[in-house]
This record gives sequence, C-alpha cells and structure tokens, in this order.
Amino acid sequence: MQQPMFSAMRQSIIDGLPATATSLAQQALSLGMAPLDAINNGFVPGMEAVGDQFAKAQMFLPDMMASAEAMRGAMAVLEVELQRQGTERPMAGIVVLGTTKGDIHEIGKQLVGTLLSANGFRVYDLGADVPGEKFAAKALELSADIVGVSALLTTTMRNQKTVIEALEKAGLRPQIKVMVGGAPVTRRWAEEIGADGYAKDAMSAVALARRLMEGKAQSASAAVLL
Ligand code: HCB
Repeated sequence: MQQPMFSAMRQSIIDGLPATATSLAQQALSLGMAPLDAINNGFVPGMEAVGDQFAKAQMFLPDMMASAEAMRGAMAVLEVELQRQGTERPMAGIVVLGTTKGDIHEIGKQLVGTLLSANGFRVYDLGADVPGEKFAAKALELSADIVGVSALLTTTMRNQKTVIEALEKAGLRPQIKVMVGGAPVTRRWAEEIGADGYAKDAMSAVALARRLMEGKAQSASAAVLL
C-alpha cells in the first residue's frame, strides 16, 4: 500500500498539483500512515527531484513555484497531525526560527518548526527574509533558548553569520544557542561562522535542539556549582 502512495505523493510535487498533494496527504492520514513517513518518503523526495530538475534547466521557475505550492498544501494537512502529537509533551525549550535576509525559501524551515513543535519545543517562526536584528529582538522578547536560522541560497547563507553578530551585539550570545541549516549549509560552514550546531534535516534539527538544551542545562548547573 505504501510504496505506490509514496510514488504518487512524489509525483504530485513534481507535477505541481496542490489539490492532488493535499488529497494524498488526507488519504495517508485516514489510512493510518504516520505523517513523518508521508513527508520523508513521499513529499520531500518530490521536492528533491524538483531541485535536481531545476538545476539541470529541465524545469522553470513557474513550475518550481507550483511544486512549492503543492508541498505547502500537503504540509498544511500533515502539520495539524504532527502538532497534535506534540501537544501532550512537556515544554522542551523555546526556539526562534527564520530564514535569513534576502531569502524567501520557507518549506524546510517550516518543516523544522513543525517537528520541533511536535517534539515539545515552543516555536516562534519569524518567516522568511528576516534581518539579524529581528532574530535578536524576538529572542530577547521570548527569552529564547535557541535561534534556528535557515538559508537556501549560497548568496544568503552568509547572513546566518549576521544573525550571530546581531545576537552578540544585543549581548544575548552567551545564553542563546544558534543552529543553522539549509541546502547549501554544511557542518564546516556552521563551525566557520561560530554557530553551535548544524542540522541536515528536520529530524536532525530536533536531535540537535535536544543536545543544545542539555548543554545549556549542564553549563547552568556548572555555573551554580562555581
Ligand atoms: Co529556489 N532555489 N529559488 N525556490 N528552490 C533552490 C534552493 C536551488 C538550489 C535550485 C537549484 O538551482 N538547484 C537554487 C539555489 C542555488 C544556489 O544558491 N546555489 C534556487 C534558486 C536559484 C532560487 C531563485 C533565486 C530562483 C530565481 O528567482 N531565479 C529564487 C530565490 C529568491 C529568493 O529567495 N530571494 C527561488 C525561488 C524558489 C521558490 C519561490 C519557487 C520556491 C520556494 C517556495 C517557498 O519556500 N515558499 C523554491 C524552491 C521550492 C526551491 C527548491 C526546489 C526546494 C527547496 C525546498 O523546499 N526543499 C530548491 C532545490 C533544493 O533545495 N534542492 C531550490 C525541501 C526542504 C524540505 O528542504 O533543504 O529547504 P530544505 O530544508 C531541510 C534542511 O535543509 C534542514 O531541514 C529542512 C527539513 O528537512 N534545514 C534546517 C533547513 N533550514 C534549517 C534550519 C535549521 O536551523 C536546521 C535545519
């Protein structure tokens, strides 16, 4: 049952069909499929294929936009279920999330936010094209534990560093952990700009956020002991 459905999901994204993608997401849930299976094995592979085709000039921008719309349709359905699964857990930490200035890619960052929420984190999503100062202001307002910064363009990933600089300028860096991600981002880049961690996908982002919270708790208890 699952494999043909995953193929149909993937194809609905490649073909840029929001109504089909939404309906497949609904069908998957009604058949008892885990929302994460649908995302990771059905819809995300579709988005990956779209990226490959666009890179090879086998697909053009309007088609890519239709694919993004289809992805959003499916995610809107699956997110509700993922959020529902997260509501019964204790609060794991406060995360401010956004895509860097100059960058309008949102899908991956939204997926990170959804999975963090589903795993008990309280997430505030600033959206896309967000300047560093806005990350810092929201982190201060919410007493955030983690700031998550997404970038999908090689030209905008350098703005992840700008976010770290804005946190430093606001005097927030010691208490706030920064995690970065996005297709062009690497662990090495994260180290280079002084981020606290890099996650290659939304599942790894949850694991990383948990590790960062453990690190925060350990340094707080060490400070108390001193
Ligand atoms: Co866009 N685009 N795009 N795009 N786009 C990419 C990113 C290219 C790689 C496509 C290509 O050439 N192969 C390319 C960038 C090349 C480069 O910089 N070297 C590109 C380009 C060039 C552009 C435009 C400049 C095109 C143009 O106008 N000529 C333009 C950008 C305008 C701008 O931002 N100023 C543009 C526009 C678009 C849209 C609007 C059509 C659409 C975005 C819709 C939206 O998000 N609202 C779009 C899309 C959909 C893509 C691709 C096809 C898919 C991105 C995506 O959603 N992936 C992408 C190709 C690709 O990435 N392979 C292509 C699926 C998600 C699930 O993966 O990597 O985003 P993800 O996120 C993961 C992971 O990285 C990690 O977890 C997520 C979930 O698993 N993660 C984090 C992400 N953020 C994190 C933060 C953390 O703290 C931790 C983990």
